[in-house]
Formats: sequence, structure tokens, C-alpha cells
Amino acid sequence: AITEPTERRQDPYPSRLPEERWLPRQDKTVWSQWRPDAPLTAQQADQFDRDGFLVLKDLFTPEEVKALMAESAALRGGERTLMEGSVITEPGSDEVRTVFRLPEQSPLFDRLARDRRIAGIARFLLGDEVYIHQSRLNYKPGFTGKEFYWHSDFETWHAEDGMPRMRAVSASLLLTDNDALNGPLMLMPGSHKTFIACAGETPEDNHKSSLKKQEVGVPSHAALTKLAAEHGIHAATGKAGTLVLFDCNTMHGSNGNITPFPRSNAFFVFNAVSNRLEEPFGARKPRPDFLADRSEPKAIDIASGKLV
Ligand code: 6CS
Ligand code: FE
Repeated sequence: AITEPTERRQDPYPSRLPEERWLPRQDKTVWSQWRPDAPLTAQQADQFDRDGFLVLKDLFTPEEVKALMAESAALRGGERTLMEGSVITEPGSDEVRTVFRLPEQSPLFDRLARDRRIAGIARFLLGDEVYIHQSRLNYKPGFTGKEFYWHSDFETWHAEDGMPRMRAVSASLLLTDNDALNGPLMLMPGSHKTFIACAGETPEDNHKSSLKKQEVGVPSHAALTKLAAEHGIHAATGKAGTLVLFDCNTMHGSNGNITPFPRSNAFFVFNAVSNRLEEPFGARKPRPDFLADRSEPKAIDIASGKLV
């Protein structure tokens, strides 16, 4: 049944309102007590808690990274038949911007999503079994790759997909070198502790345009100016194979890419199984399955050892 996005429903994170509001986070960021056998050091866990993100280098071998890059190129290059509706092109061109549903379309990306080095960390951070809420390959082609405007992922997942609480983490594995030039991910450290409830109603089928260029569910210039003054902006650069983990409410975005050097990454969103999706909190109907898994959450079966 579709419920109206009313204020009557109990909601610590209302958004898509007549006016923008700043609300304190009501959820933990790191949900497990640190222990010596944790997949992060105590210092890394503290850093994630404080900043809302963590950059990890050298988790994967050069051979593994090479295999993932080849698989990414194959998925993009038309060598594979992709599921209908799983591809988004750049605004104003036919260049591939995003391919969704990685585990279902590629055994190698399925194995990557279940890898202890990624899923094991997600399970530790969220203090629960995890499942994949969304997965995607983001390609930011040279010359034509457009920006991703500033946003909190949770704002969209809560309002449009019905994710109840801030208990999800994104893992972005860089599949090209990301540097100052080619539009790396930018994050505001510490911004995950505040929920910016955004102004503006959700249009019907918002995802059809928001995945190319997000315009609803983004903070005002004034709010972003204040957030950046408080927290600063960090560019998550690194060589291919670097893993960037970030909390679902960390304010982030990236610039367009006018260099000839493409920038791509594989992106997996892990949600706690106890945080399963409900009806959307700020939209009339939920988005399609390729953007948000609405099926009964099933704990990921974590795999150890090398990918290839
Ligand atoms: O739609 C999504 O799920 C993600 N993509 C965009 C452009 N914004 C919100 C969220 O990060
Ligand atoms: Fe995002």
C-alpha cells in the first residue's frame, strides 16, 4: 500500500519541506565496539566516526585491480547485454554515466561486493549483517563527464526509497587514478552529524532526471557555504584500487571532467539488514528496484581470499 508522505508519520529526518532545516543526527556512525580483531584499526574507526569517511590504500593487488578495470570496460563497452533500465547516460550525450545492478550483471563484481575487505568492514561499521541497497559503476568520461552536485545520499534514500535510519555505508573502489584533475569525490568531514532537511517537493519520477543532474534534495547555497566553512572540503584522491568508505549522510559531490582522463569507480551501498526499506518518507511512490533493493534483506555471504 502506498502511504501519503505526511507529517503524521513518526520521522526524525523529515525532508522535501517548504523550508530548509538543520537537524541533529539521531543515529550512531560506528555501530560496533572496537575490538582487536576488527577489520579496521581503532584509529581508523575513530576517524570514520569523526569525519564520516575513510580512504584505504593498497587493499587490493595490482592483478585484482587490473581484472576489475577490464570488467568495468567490458560492462560499459557493449560487450555484455545489460539489464533493461540499468544504464544512465550523461545529460546531453549518449556517453554512459552509470551502470547499476553490478552483482546481478557480473560475477566478478558480485565477488567484489561480498569481499571481506569491503563487506567485512561495512558489517563492522554498521554492527549488523549487511545487504546491498544499491550498486553502480560511475564512469566520468573525459571531456563530457558532468558533475554530481552536493548531496547527502541518505536524504534521497530516506525521502525517495524509505530507508528509515542512518545505518548504511557506501564503498567506492577507484577504478582509475582519481586526482585533482579528473573530478574526484569531494566530502565535507564531519558533515554527517547534521541532517539538512531540504526544501522542495519531490516531483513524480524524480529519478529520471536526478540521476543525470540532481536538483531536488540538495542544500541551498547558503547551507553549503556554512557547512563548508565549518567542516572544510576534502578531495578523496588516490590510485586505482583505493577504497573510499563514507557514511550515508556525509555531504559530498564531484566536479565535471573536462580533462581527457576518465574517472571511474565501482560503488556499493551496504545497508544494515535491520534497516530495511519502508514506504518513502518524502515521495509518493518508491523508486524502481535497480536504485533500491526492496526485497526481503538477505545477509551477504562474505568471501575471503583473492578475487582472481
Ligand atoms: O539517487 C541516488 O540514489 C544517488 N544519486 C544521486 C545523484 N543522488 C542521491 C544518491 O546519492
Ligand atoms: Fe552520492
